[in-house]
Amino acid sequence: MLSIKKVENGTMNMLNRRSLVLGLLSSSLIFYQSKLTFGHDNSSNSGNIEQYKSSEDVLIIVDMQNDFCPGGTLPVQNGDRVIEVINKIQKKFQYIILTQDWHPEDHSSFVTTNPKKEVFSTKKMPYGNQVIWPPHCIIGTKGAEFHKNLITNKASFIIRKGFRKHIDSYSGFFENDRVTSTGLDGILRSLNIKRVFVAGLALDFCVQYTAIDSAVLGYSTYVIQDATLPVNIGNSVQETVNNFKKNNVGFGKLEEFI
Ligand code: VGL
Ligand code: ZN
Repeated sequence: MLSIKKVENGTMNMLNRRSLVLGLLSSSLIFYQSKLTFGHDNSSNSGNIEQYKSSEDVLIIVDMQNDFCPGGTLPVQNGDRVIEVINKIQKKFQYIILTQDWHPEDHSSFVTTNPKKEVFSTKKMPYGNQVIWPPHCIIGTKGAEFHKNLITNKASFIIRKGFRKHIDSYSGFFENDRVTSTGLDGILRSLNIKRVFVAGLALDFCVQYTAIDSAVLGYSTYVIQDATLPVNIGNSVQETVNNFKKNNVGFGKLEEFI
């Protein structure tokens, strides 16, 4: 603690003045250093060069769950292949947050709840058009679990979404009615996060919505291109790339951004 002692005439003597200046200098240095955590990462292609992890960055790993991987009920082609990249990238972040799609078995978006509808068609909901999905990521099932190869023990938070029967949720920030909050923005603000990096599945749905909400909320936002893959319905991938451009979301390899 910096203490300012008063001398009789109300001004500081030279010694106190000097220690105040030194104190201020060192406290701002400590503040600066607290944003950077240093450590070795021998697996990176930069060899033994020290890596830094900024406390203003977060990695959001979207829906890296069994049902979105080969063998699941709503599989992304080769979806499990991004896990190796994601695990490697995690070493560069101090803050990691996972999102988890988490639906009741009678969720309003499921084809089983809408037997007259085709999978991947749409229906009108009070909040707009909603895609009809095969049942997936049902609360408490194997399909809702994170893929076994994903490193999950580095994450500080898990954001669950889509657990209200009548609202689907693609974004990790707001559900599809665009007003129901998951709480994620509050967490990032409390942590003083400035830059958001997004990886996971699926590029054209949950990754896209998460990244665009993040950018609109004011975070500098980047989607890590080799750490995500799409479901690919119609021209959903081209639309996603266009929307990234429109909303100033970076789309490329992590090395291009840090
Ligand atoms: C997702 C469709 C339905 C996703 C989740 O994680 O991209 N897509 N629920
Ligand atoms: Zn879902």
